[in-house]
Amino acid sequence: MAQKRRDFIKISSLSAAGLIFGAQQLRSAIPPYSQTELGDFGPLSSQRTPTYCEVCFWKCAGWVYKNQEGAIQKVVGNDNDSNCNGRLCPRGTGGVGMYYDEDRLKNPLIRVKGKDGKQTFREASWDEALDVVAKGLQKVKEEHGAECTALLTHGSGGHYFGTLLKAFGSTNIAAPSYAQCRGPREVGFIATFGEGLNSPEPTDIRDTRCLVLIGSHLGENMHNGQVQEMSDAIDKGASIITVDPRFSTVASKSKFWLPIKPATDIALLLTWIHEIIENEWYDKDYVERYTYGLDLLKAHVKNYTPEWAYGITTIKPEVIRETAREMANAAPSVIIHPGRHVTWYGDDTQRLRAVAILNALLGSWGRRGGFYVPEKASVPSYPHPEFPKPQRTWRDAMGGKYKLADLALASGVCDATIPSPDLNCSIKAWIVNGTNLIMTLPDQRKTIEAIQNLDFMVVVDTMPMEITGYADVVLPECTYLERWDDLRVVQGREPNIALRMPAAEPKYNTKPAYWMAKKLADKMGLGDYFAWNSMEEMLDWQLKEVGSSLEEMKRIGVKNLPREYGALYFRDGEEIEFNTNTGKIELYSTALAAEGFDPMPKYTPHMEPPAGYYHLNYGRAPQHTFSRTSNNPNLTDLMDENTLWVNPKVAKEWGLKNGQPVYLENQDGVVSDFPIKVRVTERTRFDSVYMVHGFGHANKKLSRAFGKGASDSQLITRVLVDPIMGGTGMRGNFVTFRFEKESEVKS
Ligand SMILES: Nc1nc2c(c(=O)[nH]1)N[C@H]1C(S)=C(S)[C@@H](COP(=O)(O)OP(=O)(O)OC[C@H]3O[C@@H](n4cnc5c(=O)[nH]c(N)nc54)[C@H](O)[C@@H]3O)O[C@H]1N2
Ligand SMILES: Nc1nc2c(c(=O)[nH]1)N[C@H]1C(S)=C(S)[C@@H](COP(=O)(O)OP(=O)(O)OC[C@H]3O[C@@H](n4cnc5c(=O)[nH]c(N)nc54)[C@H](O)[C@@H]3O)O[C@H]1N2
Ligand code: SF4
Ligand SMILES: [Mo]
Repeated sequence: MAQKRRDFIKISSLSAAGLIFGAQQLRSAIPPYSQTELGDFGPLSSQRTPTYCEVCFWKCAGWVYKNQEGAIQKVVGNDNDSNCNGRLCPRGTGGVGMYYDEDRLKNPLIRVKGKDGKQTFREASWDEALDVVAKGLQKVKEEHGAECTALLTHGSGGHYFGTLLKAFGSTNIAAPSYAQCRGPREVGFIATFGEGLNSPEPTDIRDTRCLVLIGSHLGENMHNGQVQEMSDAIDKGASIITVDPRFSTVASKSKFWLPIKPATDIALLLTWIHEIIENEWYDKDYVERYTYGLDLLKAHVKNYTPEWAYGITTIKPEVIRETAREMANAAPSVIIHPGRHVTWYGDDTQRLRAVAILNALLGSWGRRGGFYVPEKASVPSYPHPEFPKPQRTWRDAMGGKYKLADLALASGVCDATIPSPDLNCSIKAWIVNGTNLIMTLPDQRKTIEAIQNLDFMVVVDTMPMEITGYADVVLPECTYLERWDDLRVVQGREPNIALRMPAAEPKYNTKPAYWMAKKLADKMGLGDYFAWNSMEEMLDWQLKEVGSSLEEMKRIGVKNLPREYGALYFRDGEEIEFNTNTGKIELYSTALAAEGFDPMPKYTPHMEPPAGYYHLNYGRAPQHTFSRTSNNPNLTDLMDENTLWVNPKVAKEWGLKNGQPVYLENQDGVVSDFPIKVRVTERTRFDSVYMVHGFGHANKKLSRAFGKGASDSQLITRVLVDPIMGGTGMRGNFVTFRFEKESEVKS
């Protein structure tokens, strides 16, 4: 197999001309995020345009305000939106910085070989760049079949490229929000209740009496509606139980903080199940009516006493008993929160099964203060011809593994791109839209190996992120503030829709994803799949199908529709058929048993750090979203690098001082590109260090983010794959401190 070398191309040398209007000048035009009064900006135009936020995937709906000269000034939350209730989080408010970021991608770029043989990017017209993309994809189709192409996507534009790829003949469409994020909880909950959670999670936090957070760090994890509901619930006297080796923000608001030894949560969960069954604290009527397998479960957890769990988790037996009691007292208005980024140690589906079982025993599923029954509007797609049926799908590339995965795996697509004798065709072309795979997928070496094996890769992004440096063609998308987009159609207590429309013309030579996909479709003879003439026409058609119109949505931004499929909660004694093999909530999973997996979760010990090494723990900061905001001028003003949380005991042992920069080396000898400053704090256990994900960018073109802090992604080289659904457990990595680095920093 001939290897096609892709040199990482620094976009830095290119658009220097664009920098003439220096950073400072632009920055001074940007409002600081903390100004909440409209008056702070001077006179604003009375016109406002609706949008929904693209800074994270909570997708809060908001209004964009401009000044009287027509410059975008600020985004505020839409009062009628249940995702945000009129208030955006700091990141959403700072989203304006994405628009003003002078480091943005500005022109289409094509990889070319210079006279000296060195690869470089050349600016191109849209027509030329899209021609190269259409030809690149067609060539792969002719040589290998359309099934050897894939779309990796995260964010709103993915829908258009998804349509394009399906029309082209491939269904290999994957987002990192599954196998790197919430996949295991979807599979664990489907195995138990016959349905997954999706987004926003139907957690009825506003009415809960007890919220149990297992590593779910709400508050740092800034998912807006949830954080608001949690703080309301605390005001109303709800108790919070936080299980986290780190004293998280929410741990400080909790009635109980259980600083668990990392990787032992299943032991705690099994013991809580044991306590609830042995003490008969479960909801007898609910369990009898709705569940399958109580006796089997009771026998299974018989020996999982608090004393047993103490030895494993370091949580004292009386605390385990007391917290079990606390949950039972609140039931059914109790939520054992499923979390969101749950790909930790490879047995994640089973951990989430234990979470689901605990909720089932306490009768919280379908109950007020537990989990409500969500509804989502059904908005039809604009009419198009049927998609061709591909002969192979991403599943065929998995070698019969991960049958219970209900969505494609981004990591699976990456694996299937590396040729192997088991594959009759490895994937040969990627469309990458709105995902910085280099920072996003664990084991960067493997991601890069996969990319080197591609015949063709096009990257659609707004910023010169690491992934763009590996592309054959880079297509610069305009930001969410400059474009029409698909309607936001998400589940909630009520079905609802939200509109995004441009507040300004796209800056530079950037275009929206829908425009690129439609143009490509035309070039590839697939124009019938994009039969609308304009987004206005398409959206108006869709909106009229659900009893609204573009004119109405421009005025209101968000529309709540009536529920169609019944009540928000189960009614007393209601007969319910769950979508499982037995029609019941399965405490014993027949689906897992049928695939040869443990039908009830088991505790398996995980590796411990060798002497001198520490668990590499990572999480979120309220001011940032992954790697996508680390160059945002507004948000770097709030936080411009990550720090390494180190327990004082460890700091003393290594002689580390607050603020001291250190490099990190992991168990596989990988050393961080950049040093990270130490923050000595009791808030992390002595066996772990902690950092916020998304920093340590190696692309110099990111003028504010380059070299700031360290990248957890780089140090995550051991991946603990979940055998049930292919989730990539990322918490099995250990690091030690290095005080200098031999090699020069590469970029
Ligand atoms: N090491 C490590 N890896 C992780 C995680 C972690 O905590 N640590 N978290 C995991 C989780 S939970 C998730 S959900 C994934 C998230 O993974 P990603 O979504 O890949 O995360 P980002 O790094 O923010 O990459 C988003 C990319 O989209 C671009 N972008 C932003 N706005 C737009 C737009 O409007 N249009 C286009 N076309 N592009 C845009 C950004 O510039 C950026 O390159 O990462 C997973 N991977
Ligand atoms: N501000 C902000 N908010 C975000 C995002 C963002 O980028 N920025 N991203 C969003 C996305 S896509 C996701 S998926 C979510 C992710 O957010 P969550 O699902 O809430 O969090 P996780 O990343 O799973 O967990 C992080 C927490 O787990 C703890 N932890 C580490 N190891 C263990 C362990 O062994 N046991 C236990 N019990 N806890 C442990 C860490 O100390 C940390 O507090 O956040 C969302 N919200
Ligand atoms: S939670 Fe914050 S960043 Fe996410 S969509 Fe809402 S306002 Fe935007
Ligand atoms: Mo995520």
